[in-house]
Amino acid sequence: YHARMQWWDDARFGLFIHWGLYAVAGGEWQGVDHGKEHGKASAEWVMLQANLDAETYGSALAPQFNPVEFDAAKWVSHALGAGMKYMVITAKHHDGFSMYGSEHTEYDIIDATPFTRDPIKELAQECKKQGLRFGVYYSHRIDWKRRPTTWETRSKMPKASPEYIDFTKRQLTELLTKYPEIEILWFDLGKDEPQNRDYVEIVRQHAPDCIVAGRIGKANGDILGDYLSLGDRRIPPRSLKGYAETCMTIRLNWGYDRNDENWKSPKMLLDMFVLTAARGANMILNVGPRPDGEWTDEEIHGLESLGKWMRRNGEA
Ligand code: JFZ
Repeated sequence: YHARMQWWDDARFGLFIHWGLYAVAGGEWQGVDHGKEHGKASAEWVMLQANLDAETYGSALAPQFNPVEFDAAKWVSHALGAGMKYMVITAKHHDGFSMYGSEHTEYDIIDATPFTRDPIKELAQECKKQGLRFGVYYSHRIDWKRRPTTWETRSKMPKASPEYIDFTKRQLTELLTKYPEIEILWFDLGKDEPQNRDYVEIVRQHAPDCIVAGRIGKANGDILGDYLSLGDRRIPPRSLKGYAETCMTIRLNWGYDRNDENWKSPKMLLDMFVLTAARGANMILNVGPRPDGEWTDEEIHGLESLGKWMRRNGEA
């Protein structure tokens, strides 16, 4: 038990947002569908699936990323309307692109896109204003720009260089100091690596109440996260002890995918939420906004109907 977990344990329901340059591709590269079907990776993996280096991927997509319809107030309202108590958005996914204004790279939304606004900043402030807890996803191990790999060699990545570890530390420090609203750091796909302990220490130092998600991984065998992150889309098979979270997609893909029509119905989403909550885990339900900043109708409608149930049952 830790005091920082109290609000999170009560929260039960959160919003996950996968948004980045990959939204422009929408799961496709030069007419080829790379979205999650037939055993492929999800849409935000298009860089690896289409075998692109960061230069090719970034120079094709960044100049097109101009989400003029992005409206932080609307996104936060959608979450609150669904009865969600927190949001977690991708600050840097595996493609290595920073979705916030970073001093430590020009491969970010401010320097490399025509948008020149900082959605992390706008969302952090809007969450504070409307009363939603705020967190960021940060891919600390996988970074295809700075630790290049291919689809075939992705599981045999070489050891992280001191430069890469240093870059990661500087970005984490930057995120936590620039956006003091951050209350969750959602690391992903960590293994057992000594630098993971340093990353957690940075969080503790700059934001002692910030929660560290389970996928940070281990260091010398020690489990580091504040809670267990279940495998993607896994509902706990039985009641769990301790803090746990299921991350769930509203369709197949995490990132926006033009070809993915595998929407879960509002009824299915509700069943999954109720089962997850009954077995003692939080659920963080994902949307993948379009490159123009709008959500799809299915996402808006799905969250609205969950909200109706939550309100009828005193949960929102
Ligand atoms: C990872 C990412 O690769 C993916 O793009 C997305 O961000 C998702 C939330 O997380 O994918 C995973 C991570 C863990 C498991 C499966 C997919 N797992 O533990 O089963």
